[in-house]
Amino acid sequence: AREKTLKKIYNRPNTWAGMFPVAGGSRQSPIDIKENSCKGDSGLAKIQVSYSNIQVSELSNSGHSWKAQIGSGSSSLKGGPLGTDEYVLEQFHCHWGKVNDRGSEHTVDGKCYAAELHLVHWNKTKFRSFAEAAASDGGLAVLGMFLIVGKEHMEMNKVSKLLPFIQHKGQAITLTEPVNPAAFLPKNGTYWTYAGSLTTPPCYESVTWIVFKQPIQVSQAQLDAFRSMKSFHPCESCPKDELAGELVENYRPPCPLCNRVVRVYKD
Ligand code: 1SD
Ligand code: ZN
Repeated sequence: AREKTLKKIYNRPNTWAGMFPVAGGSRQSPIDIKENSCKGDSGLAKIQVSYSNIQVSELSNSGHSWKAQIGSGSSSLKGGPLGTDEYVLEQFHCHWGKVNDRGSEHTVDGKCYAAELHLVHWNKTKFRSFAEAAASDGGLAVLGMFLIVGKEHMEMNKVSKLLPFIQHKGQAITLTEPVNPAAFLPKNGTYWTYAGSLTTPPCYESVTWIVFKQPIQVSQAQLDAFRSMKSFHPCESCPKDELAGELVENYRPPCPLCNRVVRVYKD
């Protein structure tokens, strides 16, 4: 019954606050980034990332997205708004629309992108586990990249070519080749940063968001592979909801900015 309730509410962000009061809080994500209201900050610096020998232990279909769980390798994210604390990569996943004119969670002056990739990191300097960090202020840092349709992304292929094997919710597969998450960062390092939250329940207000301005390209076929996924278990019958069990439109619309300032670092 809980599973059924959760499933229903996942698709309806405006009902989340009923079960997760913080979802109605004042530092929720995503937001609409208003370019003219962003504050330049000379204290901000370029983001420093380094990833080596990253192995994805499991690529899974959560029913809400695909998720690449990091199994081994070493990663380090610091600098910019994060200071000297070191954050490590836990997983990456994506949000997308049914069509190319929507799908991103963050928007820029109201403009939506086709998809948004999230590299989720946790603060290893201050916390002992991802779970502890996810529930704590200063615990997480997520790098957000906007996706537009253009040329095929070779690194993304390592994920998209396996999606036919995890069409249904609950399915998972091992990725045998290493991935280089640095290949998902745009060439230009300009980013926006602000204090926000997880964009899905439990919507903890623990995330320092770092959203890159320059979009990265994936091919139409790669995006179509995302959209071919299903939101229901293989043994369930196809739901008769408005999306008919297609795993699409898995983005939360922008939340109020409230009393927050978005800072910008210009590369
Ligand atoms: O939507 C994801 C969610 O699936 C989960 O991965 C969570 C981390 O535990 O992060 C959110 S998000 O805020 O990175 N979209
Ligand atoms: Zn996300």
